[in-house]
Amino acid sequence: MTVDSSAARKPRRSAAGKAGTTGSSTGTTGTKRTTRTTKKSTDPELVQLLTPEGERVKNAEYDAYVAGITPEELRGLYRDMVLTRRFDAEATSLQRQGELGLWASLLGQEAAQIGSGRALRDDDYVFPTYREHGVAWCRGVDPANLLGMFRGVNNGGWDPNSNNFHLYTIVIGSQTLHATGYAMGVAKDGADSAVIAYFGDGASSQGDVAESFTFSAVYNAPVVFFCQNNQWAISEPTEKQTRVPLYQRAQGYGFPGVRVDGNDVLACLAVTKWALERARNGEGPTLVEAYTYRMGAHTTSDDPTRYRGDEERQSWEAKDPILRLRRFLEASNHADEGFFAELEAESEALGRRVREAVRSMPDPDHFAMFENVYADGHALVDEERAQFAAYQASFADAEAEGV
Ligand SMILES: Cc1ncc(C[n+]2csc(CCOP(=O)(O)OP(=O)(O)O)c2C)c(N)n1
Ligand SMILES: [Mg+2]
Repeated sequence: MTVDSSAARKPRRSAAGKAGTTGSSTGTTGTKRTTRTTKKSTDPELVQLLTPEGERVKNAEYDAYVAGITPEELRGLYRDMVLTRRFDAEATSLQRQGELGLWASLLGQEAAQIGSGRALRDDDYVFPTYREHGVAWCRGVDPANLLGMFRGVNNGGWDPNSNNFHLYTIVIGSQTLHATGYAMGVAKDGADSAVIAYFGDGASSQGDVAESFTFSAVYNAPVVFFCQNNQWAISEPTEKQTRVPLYQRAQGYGFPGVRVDGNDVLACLAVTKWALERARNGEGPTLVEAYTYRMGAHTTSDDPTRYRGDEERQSWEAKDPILRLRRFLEASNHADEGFFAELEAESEALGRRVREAVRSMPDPDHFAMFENVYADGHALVDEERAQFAAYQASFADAEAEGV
């Protein structure tokens, strides 16, 4: 049997991508090894365009993706983040007052969500988790609609195809598979739109995420995996999920991974645009790790003081995403006091509108949960509906008998 030794010399398809790239080496005797000129492959590198102090820093690779941004667009990003935070705070209060069953706050993650959300085109498709209220805002989903499921009055709250924004997904990581399958379909259709899947650091440990990385890589699917590493998966810190920085996992699957400052809206916008452009150009998937922090509790059912210290939160408060863009807008004279005052009034009006909308949501029709389970109906669902009808009727009988 002959062995084609040339195969061993062929350069392998680069899996290194942008970040963590090291010099290549064939590893064969007598071949000069390339000297490592970059950092160790395990050293995290962070793409940042705005410092926490609001100073613009240059970046040779990503500046081009925000080069033409206007002061109006910058104010728009600021407005998006402020309104999202206001709406989120209202939802937390509503839960505390018994109007919602549960709420998962996005506090601290506004830049990651607005930056990536505003990078999308209308024809792109989004697969969110349960915390993507900022992305929902960018997609034009009415904030009041997000609250129906958390109040328990509907089974979702919006038509995914109206805004190309899938329903919230609570089964951790499963939406990355949905996104990958959808993206494979987009490619087969020959469309140039892209798909983005949101998930968390904890979800990165799920088998579903590993499978979607494998499938999207080998099928070259036009999908962006947007991982918000908010440092916590309920009470588990990220170091319990991984031995390497999460973005470096992409290398093993054969596509690029980048870590971006998730509290920097400009950097998130630029990096997501780059990743979406790769998808549209047929270059396949990208993993974006937005390095951020969950400032609040996991959900309103959680008490983070049981498992993490206040110092950690304080250190992240200094990196607040809204504050840093405000500093930049003020220092560059892109926004005046009038703008901030108007926005404050708009925020309060949004809070009031959401509160009123939630309180006036009608109770659901009890039989609605049997609808849309199967497209053509199903005998088991019919049986369950009948059982439930009998159960409901038993109350009427009891009332008639004065029990
Ligand atoms: C398959 C599955 N396992 C466990 C859970 C329970 N669970 C809900 S949220 C969560 C942690 C998720 O953490 P992460 O992915 O980091 O997202 P984050 O909540 O921080 O946004 C877990 C384990 C679930 N919903 N689904
Ligand atoms: Mg997390």
